[in-house]
Amino acid sequence: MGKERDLAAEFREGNIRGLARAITLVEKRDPAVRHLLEALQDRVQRPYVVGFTGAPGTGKSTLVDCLVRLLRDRDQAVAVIAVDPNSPYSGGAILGDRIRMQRHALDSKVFIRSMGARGHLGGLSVATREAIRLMGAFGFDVVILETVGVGQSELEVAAIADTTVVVLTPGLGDGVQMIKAGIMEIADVFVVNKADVPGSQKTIQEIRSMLSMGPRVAWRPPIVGAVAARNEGVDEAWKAVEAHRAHLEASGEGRQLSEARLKDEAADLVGEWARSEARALLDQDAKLSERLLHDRIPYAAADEILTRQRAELIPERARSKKKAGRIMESR
Ligand SMILES: Nc1nc2c(ncn2[C@@H]2O[C@H](COP(=O)(O)OP(=O)(O)O)[C@@H](O)[C@H]2O)c(=O)[nH]1
Ligand SMILES: [Mg+2]
Repeated sequence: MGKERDLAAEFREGNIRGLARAITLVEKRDPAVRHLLEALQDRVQRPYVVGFTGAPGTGKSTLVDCLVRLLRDRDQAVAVIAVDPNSPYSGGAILGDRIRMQRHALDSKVFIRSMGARGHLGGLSVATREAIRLMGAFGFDVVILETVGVGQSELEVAAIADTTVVVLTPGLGDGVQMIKAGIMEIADVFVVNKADVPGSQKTIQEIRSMLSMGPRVAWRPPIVGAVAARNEGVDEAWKAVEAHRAHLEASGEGRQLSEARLKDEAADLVGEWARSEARALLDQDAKLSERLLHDRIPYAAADEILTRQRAELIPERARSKKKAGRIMESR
């Protein structure tokens, strides 16, 4: 128990090393995270979360670096998470990005971290959400998520972010790629980066016409041209993000989203717990598993497990409390 109390104190003192260590605990799925967050409950407030996604090489890191500078000029504390579902590594930025970000190394209001999935399905979302919560409790105003732009990471990041920025570059075939990846649906803002190379106007036109073919929606994603390498269009890109944030607030959509997210998280925790309990029961109870194998369909066994879990949880308040305490631990 001492560990999380010390960490909580470090958070209150603003010691950034405490945050770094807490995120390492998140990645290890250490149950101490739960106790830490409970100790910091009065400080928990969700930072504004902006996701950047797009194919590798489109200039996301370059753009994010510019935005970090812009936000620091406005005295906002900003944290960056590089989300890499393929990487088992964590605890530091990818080499190139680390060099790029070195200019912020002495700034205590900038925090950069990469997170890997560690081969855990859905694990990255859980870990990222917990890391964001810790960053908010520490006092960060804005959290930027950058995906490596492959696999499922786009969709995962879009589900976590308040505003999702899709970064594209001029070039043939982008349109086809976007439709395939379902990226049109997740974009709240489009940035067409590398506007210094030919064809950016055409790409902007393509996106515009694709958007006009889609259903009428309350928010039409702005399309911003940028040259991140020269720090051009960065202000406009951030303005578009802020416009989307204002839309979320004015429409009430933002509150709905954050409520839905919390409900999903609570349900996920219960689901994870129930699943591991069920699996353990099936392994322990020979009669139950025999019956399942005999049935060759899982429904009756599932019914029985649910009935047993309910019988265990509902009648005894005291026990159910103890059970609830195990939810995080059993993840
Ligand atoms: N011509 C041009 N190159 C850029 C621009 N922005 C970034 N780059 C370059 O594109 C490459 C990939 O950039 P990076 O930010 O690492 O892309 P990421 O993989 O999306 O994070 C680097 O060599 C950058 O210097 C731009 O606006 N114009
Ligand atoms: Mg990058």
